[in-house]
Amino acid sequence: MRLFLALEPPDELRQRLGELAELAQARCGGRRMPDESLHLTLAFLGEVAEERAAALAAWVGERSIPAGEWRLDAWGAFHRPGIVWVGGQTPDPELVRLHGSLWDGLAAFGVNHRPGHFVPHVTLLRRARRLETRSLPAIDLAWPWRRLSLVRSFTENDGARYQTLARSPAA
Ligand code: 2AM
Repeated sequence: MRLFLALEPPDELRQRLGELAELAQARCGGRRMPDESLHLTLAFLGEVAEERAAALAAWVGERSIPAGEWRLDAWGAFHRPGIVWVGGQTPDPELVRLHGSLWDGLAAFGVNHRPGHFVPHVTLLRRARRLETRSLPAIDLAWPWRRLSLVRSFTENDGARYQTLARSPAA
């Protein structure tokens, strides 16, 4: 099964991000991520065997992470898949630290494909036709985070669907 570790936004922020996705779609086209799918990926694990997934779920269920607050104050785009995202003007140091410590822990599960570069972002649109984000309104949102989620991704005809398999204890 395809898994990733993520932070899930608090409800109010999720709604606000959904409104931004709507607005971005009106300008840039593409497919808008449904509100319930909005997240920040900390580690994409790829295909994981079922027994290993159960061990990972237990690991996440017991692992507290330090609490933090991510400031979302920038729009961005990745060219190839036509992704329009929101994130920080610079990578948040606490998230970069968390990303590093998670990948250190994942080595024990044989997951070793740590990316060289981490750009914390929340994907709002996929396959956008226009990647011009300069005309989008300025944003300044706070994402208080304190729990990690292990999420399974299913591919369906109209895009990916996500299911949370485990959450860490609240910090
Ligand atoms: P994206 O939003 O930038 O596409 C589930 O697919 C999550 O894992 C998404 O947040 C996606 O990031 C990320 N993801 C999917 N495939 C990936 C890959 N090969 N490397 C890194 N992240 C990936």
